[in-house]
Amino acid sequence: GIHSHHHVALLPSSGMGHLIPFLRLAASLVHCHCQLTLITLDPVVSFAESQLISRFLSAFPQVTEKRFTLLPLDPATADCTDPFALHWETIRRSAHLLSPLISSLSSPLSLIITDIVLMSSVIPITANLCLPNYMLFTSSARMFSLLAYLPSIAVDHGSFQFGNVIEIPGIPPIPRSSLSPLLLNSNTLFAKIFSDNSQTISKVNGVLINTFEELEEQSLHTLTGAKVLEELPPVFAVGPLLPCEFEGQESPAALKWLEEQKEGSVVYVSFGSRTATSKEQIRELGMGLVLSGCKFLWVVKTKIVDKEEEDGLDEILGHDLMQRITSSNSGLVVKEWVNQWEILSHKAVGGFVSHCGWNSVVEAALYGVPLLAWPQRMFGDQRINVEVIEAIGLGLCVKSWKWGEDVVLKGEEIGDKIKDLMSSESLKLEAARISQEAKKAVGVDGSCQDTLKKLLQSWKK
Ligand code: BUP
Repeated sequence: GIHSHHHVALLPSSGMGHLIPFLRLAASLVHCHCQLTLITLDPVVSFAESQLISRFLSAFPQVTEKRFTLLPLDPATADCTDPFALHWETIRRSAHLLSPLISSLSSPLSLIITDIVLMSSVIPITANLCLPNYMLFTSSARMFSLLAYLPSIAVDHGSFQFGNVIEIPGIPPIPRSSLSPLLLNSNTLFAKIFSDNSQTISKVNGVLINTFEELEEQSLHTLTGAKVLEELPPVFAVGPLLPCEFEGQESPAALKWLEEQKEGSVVYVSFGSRTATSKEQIRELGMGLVLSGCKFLWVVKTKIVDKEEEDGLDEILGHDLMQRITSSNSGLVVKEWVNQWEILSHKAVGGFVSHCGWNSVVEAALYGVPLLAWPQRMFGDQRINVEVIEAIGLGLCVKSWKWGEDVVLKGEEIGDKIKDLMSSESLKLEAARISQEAKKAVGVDGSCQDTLKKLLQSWKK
């Protein structure tokens, strides 16, 4: 095994999509015998986050928790309604409190690993403390390339000169239509956070990305060859970060149901931890699932934050749809948090209808489950992640499918695509091949161990 005696602090940002990869990384650093301090946010946005933190801390009693109490933010002073982005801004504005917090730790830190959305506010503080600052990037290497490239097309404060395609040397072009409208509009908080952070990338000591060679070969070659940005810090492909036992808030009902299904017969449907789906779209999707004739395991979500989800399934799906699902005995619908990696790793699951949040993509790659990509337009990275999926043949993508623009996609169309997904032999083979590569990467002498070793060696200097 790899041994290290560094004291590492981890500072994840808000949202499960940020917290989960940080805790997976934390677990592997514990296994390398690093001393760890987990800086936790007080308050957090969702129940899911506080529960996961508790489970992590009880699984790893050797990890110290340090609470970072945030200053209250008057939402009127931030131009944003998304509770997670608003929380990012809260952390950004509380960042000066990190200095006394870090100084109060009982043993000095060797380095800190922070989240991209906090980068520009944390860098000045760590620089002051002469503390090396690493970043764990929680999206794709392709998305990171875009971010690293932004400073070179910046025209003035927070605005960029985007053409119809963004041509980053060494990377297949990114069409403008893949970018979030929030990023294209320099007046949004989202664009501001993006712009601030992209400008500090050259100041971090290293960038860890949850990806691996076979998933993103071209982007990784470009990034490690420093062609995107002249002062690009070293990039470490630490993925796929492995799901851990401590995440196992069992989903006994779902697992029991999966046990009764035929191998590869079930399509799993989930759009991540912070996407609310309208009731109209839920009902069309439900019809689509029934029409596909496939068995399905479907996580429905009508609120962005879990604490606000009040309606029962009956109300959300409507009586008719509930009836059709029950009488055809075709699927299991849940609205609680499930243990997604456990589901994806189950042999009964043969397809995944996903919004293409990066963690979901990496998990699908790891367990060899082909995707039907249905990205949201508003979030900057999902469409770019879809391009990664398309390039390696891990899934089906329907260019015309939209989300979040008051368009409701019809059940017939959804059903047809689900049929295509579940019946494609070539997708199955390709997904199985990628999964093999992913498992090789995390195996003994695989690229993950190797990268981790290099990373820890770089800390010695
Ligand atoms: Br929902 C849900 N169980 O019920 P992404 C999600 N997850 O384990 P993000 C569960 O949360 P955006 C559930 O396995 C993945 O690790 C899932 O991360 C897990 O999307 C994580 O896929 C979700 O990156 O949304 O961050 O939720 O992309 O919009 O930021």
